[in-house]
Amino acid sequence: MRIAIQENLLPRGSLRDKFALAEKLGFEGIEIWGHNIEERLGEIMEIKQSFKVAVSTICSGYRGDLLGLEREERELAIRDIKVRLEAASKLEAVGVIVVPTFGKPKLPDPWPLYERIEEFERRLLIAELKELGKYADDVGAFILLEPLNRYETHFINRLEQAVDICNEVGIEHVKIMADFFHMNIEEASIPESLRRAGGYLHHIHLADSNRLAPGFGHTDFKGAFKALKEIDYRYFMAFECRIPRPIEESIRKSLAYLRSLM
Ligand code: LER
Ligand code: MN
Repeated sequence: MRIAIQENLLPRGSLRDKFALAEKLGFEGIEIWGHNIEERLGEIMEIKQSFKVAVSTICSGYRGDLLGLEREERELAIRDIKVRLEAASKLEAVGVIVVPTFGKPKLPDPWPLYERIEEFERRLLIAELKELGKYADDVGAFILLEPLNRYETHFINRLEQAVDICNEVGIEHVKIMADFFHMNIEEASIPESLRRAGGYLHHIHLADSNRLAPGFGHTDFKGAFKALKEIDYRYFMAFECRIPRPIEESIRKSLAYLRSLM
């Protein structure tokens, strides 16, 4: 298990400064935001060469919506995700975080074809992931489906729902990730849901129950890490949380706390 941090959580400065600080604080990876990746790719590749810290993942940042109302929005999401998959491959990152849709459904009531909108959305997403997954296989970077809590999306709130989609898509480079903040709201048992996700789990977002840095809330990371050990989890866990000031001191405290539980 390697620990990473999202680039925006490191105090202001150039990307090179952020890599240097991440390395100094003891992180093994940086999660890059996917916005404007086309323009930033050259710079990130160059900076990355000077450090041991790796690029763990690319966090979304694509335009469009895989479950958007208009065909153009769905096509745009597919095109943009492909660009980010290629960038992830060049950066030797695990893959690209994909949230199928935020908020409420955008598509119309599919009755009488389907009773519930989620059934229609599921069919659509599986078809899209078959195309995206083929591309992901070709470039060798993973699509990481991220379940979010019910207040952020109506679609895919728990790990088992994301695993179910992967199973149906049946393509090697379509996998899932787990975010402790969302799991704290949606899963009956965090350790049990991690165990069940098993080999499908290829990335993690770290935040405590209140979305502060781990150790500043009441999530039971000990039980969760035991489950991760049992499934032999070997990918990154990236901080995606608010960090109380003073930032560097809180990061050190949180990292020490996490490492004491590993
Ligand atoms: C949003 O709450 C979240 O967890 C992000 O990782 C979405 O990409
Ligand atoms: Mn997340």
